[in-house]
Amino acid sequence: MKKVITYGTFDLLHHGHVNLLKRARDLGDHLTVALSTDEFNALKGKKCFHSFAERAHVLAAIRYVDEVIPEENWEQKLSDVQNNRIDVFVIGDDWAGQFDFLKEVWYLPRTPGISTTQIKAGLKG
Ligand code: C2G
Repeated sequence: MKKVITYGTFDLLHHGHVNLLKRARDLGDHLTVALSTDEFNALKGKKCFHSFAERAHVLAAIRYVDEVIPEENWEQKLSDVQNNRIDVFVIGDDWAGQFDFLKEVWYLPRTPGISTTQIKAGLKG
């Protein structure tokens, strides 16, 4: 079984996220999503609208997602790949070059015209 992993915050889930998750899942037979915890987001200076539990609940309902694990720090990727016997690491190309130390890394083009930041701005009017 070819296992894929991807990382993210996935707040206010939108079609750009779903496009990424579908393409990631299509690269193997199983997709694990490492979802940033509220504590890690605070470290990143990121304020989520939805809590980790709410974001994990939504992700687990997505047909392309097989497993959700917590992302608690920047350093866990190598051990995640080893501990979960991951074959492919996937993330959007806004991260291009950042994770080349991992085997088989795919940086996928982001979906243009959509982001959680844009959604928040749009709702503010
Ligand atoms: N994404 C995308 N197209 C968009 C928006 C996001 O393809 N229009 C992708 C991002 O490139 C990322 C994933 O969707 O691969 C999740 O996006 P975010 O939740 O913004 O993730 P990020 O904050 O980049 O967290 O350790 C890595 C971090 O956890 C990544």
